[in-house]
Amino acid sequence: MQRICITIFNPYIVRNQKISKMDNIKQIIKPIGFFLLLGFLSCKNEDTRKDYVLNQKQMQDSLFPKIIMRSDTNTEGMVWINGGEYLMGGDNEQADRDEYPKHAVRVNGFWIDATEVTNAQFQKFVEATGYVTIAERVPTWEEMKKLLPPNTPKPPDSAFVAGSLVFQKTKNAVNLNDYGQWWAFVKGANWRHPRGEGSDIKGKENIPVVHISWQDAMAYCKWTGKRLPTEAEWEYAGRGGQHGKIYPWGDEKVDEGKSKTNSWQGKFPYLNTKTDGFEGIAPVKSFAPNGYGLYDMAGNVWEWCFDWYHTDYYATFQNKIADNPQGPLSSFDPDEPYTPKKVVRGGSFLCNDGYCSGYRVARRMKSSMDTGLDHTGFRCVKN
Ligand SMILES: [Ca+2]
Repeated sequence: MQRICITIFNPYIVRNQKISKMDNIKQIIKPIGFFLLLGFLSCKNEDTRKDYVLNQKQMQDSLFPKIIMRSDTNTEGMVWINGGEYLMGGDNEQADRDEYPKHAVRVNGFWIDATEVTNAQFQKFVEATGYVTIAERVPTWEEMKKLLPPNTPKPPDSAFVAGSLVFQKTKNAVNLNDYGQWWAFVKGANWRHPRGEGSDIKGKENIPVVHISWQDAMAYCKWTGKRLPTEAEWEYAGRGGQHGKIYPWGDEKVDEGKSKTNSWQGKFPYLNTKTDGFEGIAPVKSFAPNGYGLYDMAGNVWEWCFDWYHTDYYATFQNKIADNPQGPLSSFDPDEPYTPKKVVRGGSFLCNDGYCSGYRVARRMKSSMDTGLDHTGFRCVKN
């Protein structure tokens, strides 16, 4: 079942400063109407949680029965990562509570894409399968009312709009708790039109595809005979063979020395000095790879992982080695307890040290599986 709960992505919750969830939602999804938001809040995806017991291949077949794996799938553009053990979790004072306890993890060997999936690659998938991303779909009332309390009246037709959330630089400094000030729901925004109607991806073939939901990423993975990385695989790959380092490149601070990633320099979200050369998304391979030959494991765009997000997941591994962990059985985010979320990793072109420090290799972030934004993409892995 496809879901239409375009729930809130909050990449920048500032620790110890809570804000009203309803206030956020009202600001971000203005065009949809307040009573539809009740549906977003009650969208618990219970049937999807049951799907968890299936392996990822079975889940792909269940979600996308009409997508046939391409016949020429291979490991071109991928890097083999030998299995091994490492310590997963926070490495410095910026680490959030959900990055602890730091714990031992063993992962099996796997192939991983050297780069984030590009517009050109995603276009081939769409041309071959006719797949339509969630951001391109107009929600229907039949779908919507399954998520609403009984007898909720049908909203006006104008409330049913296809679109996605787009970053808008603010004019001045703003309250960093209020991310509704720099995220706007834009009609017509999707992977083909990243900034909405009038924008396109011509000349941007080598840029990571964005406005991709977790479900869209899973569909692409099925077509390529691949899968999404687990969170443990992602962090293991991101560390590039180093132990206990803060970033994929080591411990040098993000804005010291040579540019190492596409992030935000200056004052977020109103002043971007672009000393790394990019205000928005950069083409893949614009910065040096990590020790495993993987590009943009920090910055550029957030990357979906397979796992549910649970704030206390790491605590379940205290004093034992996590053996190829596949994520928790259910999701829990205390910031939005009614919204099941999947893990995203790696940070984006919007990250800086004054805010989310998403380029730290242990940084965990989360998003509703239906949400696409103009800084969220993915890469695939393969056994
Ligand atoms: Ca930048």
